[in-house]
Amino acid sequence: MTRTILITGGTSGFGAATVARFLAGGWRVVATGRRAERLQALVYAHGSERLHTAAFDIRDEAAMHAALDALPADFRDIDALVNNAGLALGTAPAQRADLAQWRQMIDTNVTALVTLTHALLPTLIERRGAILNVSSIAGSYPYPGGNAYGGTKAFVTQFSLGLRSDLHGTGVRVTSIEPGLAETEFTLVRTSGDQSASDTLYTGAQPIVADDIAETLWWVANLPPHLNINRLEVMPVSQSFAGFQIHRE
Ligand code: NDP
Ligand code: 8X3
Repeated sequence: MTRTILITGGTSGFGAATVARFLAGGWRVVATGRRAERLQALVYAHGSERLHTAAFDIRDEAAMHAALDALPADFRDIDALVNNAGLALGTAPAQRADLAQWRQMIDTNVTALVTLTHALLPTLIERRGAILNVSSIAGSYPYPGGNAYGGTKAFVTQFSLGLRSDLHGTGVRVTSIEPGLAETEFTLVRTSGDQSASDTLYTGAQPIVADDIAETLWWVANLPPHLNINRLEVMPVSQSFAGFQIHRE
């Protein structure tokens, strides 16, 4: 039986690679994102037989529900949800941060994620499906300038664990995937398009690439149904832990 996965943020980075991975593996895929031209490019690349795309801003609850209501019959029975759409905005310390950016991160990474999860829970329970939430190491390890972004990802991780607890006995699997340094459009978005900042961060670091996370999500989703990966922290070998900071007068 062909299984169906809904992947948010399918227009770039982890999401686009995950769309390709699950299509290659024979699944039906629903890919979402704001950039309709990127979604159209996915259809050109992969065809539309097992790929349905829906362009909407995930913060727009009415648009989200309209997209779910408009799913073609073949794509309605969702077996897995990858809550991947998300972003960091800014690297300034809290005292200089832009409140609008904080709100956009919360609206996208937290509010939209719980809204979509809530909408799909009945289907996922009925199908004994899986929820794969893309969190981050930023949810566990604070760093200067991580403030609200790290807070949103701490929520994603804890929400995942709470879901797992609530869904006990339903057969629904829930995983919090927590990647570290990964080269995607993430830093370009965070810095409002500063390509040199992005290049500087990743050059020589052998960061995670999008296909690494796609392969990880593929592995998690295709484990035998009696196994649940609760949390999975993934870093490049080049990244590890740094110490606390001490301010002296
Ligand atoms: P990208 O910027 O390459 O991709 C982000 C995706 O999120 C895009 O497809 C974008 O689509 C989508 N998105 C953002 N805002 C919205 C919105 N309002 N409505 C709909 N879709 C939206 O970054 P990554 O692939 O790296 O990021 C994917 C996830 O991984 C994020 O949740 C990020 O926080 C997380 N992550 C990233 C890490 C990294 O270092 N790269 C490490 C750990 C976690 P569009 O712009 O078309 O709407
Ligand atoms: C992205 C990883 O460390 O840049 O979530 O915040 S980090």
